[in-house]
Order: sequence, then C-alpha cells, then structure tokens
Amino acid sequence: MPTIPAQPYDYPLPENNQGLALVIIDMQRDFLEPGGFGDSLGNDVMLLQAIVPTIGQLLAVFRRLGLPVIHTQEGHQPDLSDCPPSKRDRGQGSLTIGDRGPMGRILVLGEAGNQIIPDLSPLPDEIVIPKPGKGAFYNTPLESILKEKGVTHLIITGVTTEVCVQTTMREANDRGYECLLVEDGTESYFPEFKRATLEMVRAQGGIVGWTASSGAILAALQS
Ligand code: TIU
Repeated sequence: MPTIPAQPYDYPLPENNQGLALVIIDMQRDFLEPGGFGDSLGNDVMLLQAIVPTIGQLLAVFRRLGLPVIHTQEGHQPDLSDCPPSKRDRGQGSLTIGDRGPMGRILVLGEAGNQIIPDLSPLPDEIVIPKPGKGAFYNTPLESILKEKGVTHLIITGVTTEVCVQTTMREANDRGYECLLVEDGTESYFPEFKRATLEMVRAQGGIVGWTASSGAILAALQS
C-alpha cells in the first residue's frame, strides 16, 4: 500500500489515490491582506503569506492528477442572519463583521475581502464551500459533497492552523475521514499556536490525524 512519510507514522494512501482530496481552508483576502478581518483583530497578516507557494504546488499536482480540490471561505450573508451576535461582538477590533473596510464589508460573502487570493483562485469546476463558522462542516454541504464524490482521505491546508484548520480537521476526524495536515501548508498569526496544533493533532498515536511536509506529499503523489 502506498504511503506518505508522516507523523506519528506513515499515512496510508487510498488505492490509486481514489478518495483523496485537497482541502484549502479560507485562503481569502480577509485573512491574508491588510484591511481585512485578520488585520482588524490586530494580527500581522503578512505572516500567512509564507504558505501561498506551498499550497500552490499542491494545488497544481492535485489538478494535474484530476483529484478533487475543495476551497472554503469563511463569510456571512449580507444581512448577517447566519452570524451569531456572539461572533460579531467578539474581539472588539477597530472593525467588526459586517462593517465596511477597505476591501468591502468585513467577512461578508461576495465582498472583495472575501475572495480567495488570486494565486490560489478556484477553477470553475472546483468546489467552493462558503462557511459561517470556523469548522467547514458546520451549516455547509461539505459532508454530502464528500460522500457523493467518494472522498475518504483529506489533505488539509490553509489558515489559521489553530482556528479554522484545526476545527475542520477535528470535525472531519469525527466523521471518519483520514486527515493529513500539511506542516508547511498551514499558518497561524501565532507561531507557537501552529507548533502546538501540529503536535496535538498527531499526539496519542494520531488522535486527530497525521502531519507531513508538502515535500513528502508531493514526492508520494508524483512517484
Ligand atoms: N482569527 C483567526 O485566527 N482565524 C479566523 O478567524 N478564521 C480562520 O481561521 N479561517
């Protein structure tokens, strides 16, 4: 059985990679560019730029192999009917969800800030899941789409490691998906939180899943 060298032990790939999908979480301008949600919460958004080329390489290989790619976007309806007041009020940043910023209304679907960054733009046939929560399964059609496509194995990338990425990985793990988090394909505004998240998901024999480098994944998929 083909595997990817990973921690805490090798990650078993499905037969002919059938059932393997790439998940790219919230690589949207709101989190990666000045003037968006991440910035409004007081973060240095430039820290997240480091993973853009890495995710780009994985995206190119998944596209070349014809394997499913799922992009997610955190955002809310313009009337904020899907945004609990607790979420809107939290943070006490300079701007909050729904306020107008330099890239349009903060964390609102369809606004400029909500768009996935151009380097990782979805192709028309790729799945884009708008999501109101941190986890990509909460109030979204993600699970039924994965079932319909026969997906069983998820290679997980995106931002931020300890918020939307970890929440999604835990939700996926509880649903029975074999989850591999890409060590250099995820980033946080807090380097120590990223480190801790990588350690906690693969601790206890892979209690939430595996972690591996993009190099190991690319080598395995291209061999
Ligand atoms: N603030 C923060 O670290 N993250 C989020 O609000 N959303 C995601 O992680 N996508």
